[in-house]
Amino acid sequence: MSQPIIYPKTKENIVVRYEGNPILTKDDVPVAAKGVYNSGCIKTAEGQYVMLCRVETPSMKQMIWPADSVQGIKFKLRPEPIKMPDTDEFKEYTTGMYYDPRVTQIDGIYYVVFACHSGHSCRLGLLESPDMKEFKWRGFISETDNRNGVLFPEKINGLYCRLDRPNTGDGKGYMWLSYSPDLIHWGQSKAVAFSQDEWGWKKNGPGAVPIRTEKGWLVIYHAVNVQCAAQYVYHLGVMLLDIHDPSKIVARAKAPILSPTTDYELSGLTYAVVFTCGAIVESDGEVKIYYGGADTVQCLATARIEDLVDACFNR
Ligand code: BMA
Repeated sequence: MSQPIIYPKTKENIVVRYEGNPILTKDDVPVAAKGVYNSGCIKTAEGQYVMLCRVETPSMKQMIWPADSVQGIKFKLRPEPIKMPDTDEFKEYTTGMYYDPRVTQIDGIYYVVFACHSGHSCRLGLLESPDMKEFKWRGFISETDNRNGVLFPEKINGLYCRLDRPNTGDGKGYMWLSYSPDLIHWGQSKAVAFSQDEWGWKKNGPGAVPIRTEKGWLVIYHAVNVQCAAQYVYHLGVMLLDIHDPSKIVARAKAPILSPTTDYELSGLTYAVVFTCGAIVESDGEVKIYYGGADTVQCLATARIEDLVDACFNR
């Protein structure tokens, strides 16, 4: 029987919560809202931070609403959310529910992959932007029952590459990897499967855009366990994927890097959730991890890139 790993206290907190959390709440939204959370974020070529906020309306519809920041901490929402297509097709497959945007820059263009929810379950949609100001709808890029799509920031073996999380028939789900020549048509899919820990046996899925490191693609992901009274608990974990074949896991931390413990992570529109859709690596090695707390507020935590990589081998 394997023994539990015992960590020294010094290794406990490689991720540090921003002391001013949450960094955005419903009060920061220019219209009536129930929450703002699970936002994607990117630092543009001009050095500006643009967050794509998931805003939940009073009727529990969702919007994607851009916000700007100079330093990546205090964000101001723009006057309007992103305008989505007014077509029958878009309405049929979203019913006003689109959320959890992940934004990736590839060859100077910004791409946003997000979940589109409807009576047909959930599928992935794609937006494209030259400047994070104007956004153009590109189309749906998955079939049903797939969410948490995130694009790698460069082509791999000449193809676009994405991680996502299709659900399985037993209500579980885990990461898959697919390739595309044009971002619309996807294939060559492979499971990025790993044995489930106690803190992630129910589901796991990609979170922030993968970060290129010398040891592999660093992926900050979410992992879910279920506690008594059917309570889902969402944690953040880290792993490294092979640079040339990201379906292969190089190393993975055995313990979460962040679990819900503060009031704003434990209690909100849901309970016990930390969930990331974006992280930014600064030139000094600091990683800003943007994450939603309890499906209600937007939070920030920081870590050192070398500690996150190290955690994959040592935790
Ligand atoms: C997942 C997604 C996330 C959400 C999480 C916890 O399935 O829908 O948007 O944060 O559940 O409720």
